[in-house]
Amino acid sequence: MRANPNIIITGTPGVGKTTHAEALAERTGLKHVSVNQVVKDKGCHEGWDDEFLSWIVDEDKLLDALEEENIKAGGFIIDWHGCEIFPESWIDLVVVLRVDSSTLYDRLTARKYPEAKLQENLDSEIMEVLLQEARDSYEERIVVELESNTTEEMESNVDRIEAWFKQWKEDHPVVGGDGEGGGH
Ligand code: DAT
Repeated sequence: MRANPNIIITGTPGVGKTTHAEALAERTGLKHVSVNQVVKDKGCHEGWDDEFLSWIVDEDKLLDALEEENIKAGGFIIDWHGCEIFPESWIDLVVVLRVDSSTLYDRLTARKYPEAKLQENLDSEIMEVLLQEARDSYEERIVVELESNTTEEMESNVDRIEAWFKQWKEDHPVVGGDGEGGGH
């Protein structure tokens, strides 16, 4: 039983995961975990991919590192372009952010992504790869798809997830506690 929920924010690179996770962490007090940062800091990879300019993730090492952080105790916003490696029992809500192709193209071009990586990510967004991964990995009722094209959409998404968080807290009162606690 967790005193605080765990929320995954997932989607193709550039959809707005980090921006949403940071805003939500501020509003809710949950801790933002950038999984890319964990991969880098804890060496959970088998080296660097020169074509895609990214780490080749070692998922076993990554899961061990996240277990060390005691993620399953609750209280985290997990920000990553993948969600299937996290055990279902750890997760209370999966938010899949979506974006229009032209907007994603502009955001990834601004990041100076190499052509192959740009194309792979645009294809991934069009093919709904992350949405499908979320639906295949978690119960339908905990998977939410939200648009992230504009600042207004982002604000409305953050409001909505914050409302979900408050409801979760009401539905999961801490018996004999002060409502604090959780994973950090
Ligand atoms: P991710 O963490 O998914 O790679 P990000 O949060 O770094 O994405 O966002 C990529 C860029 O797009 C960044 O410059 C912020 C901008 N952005 C993200 N979501 C947005 C939104 N809903 N409206 C406007 N800009 C957004």
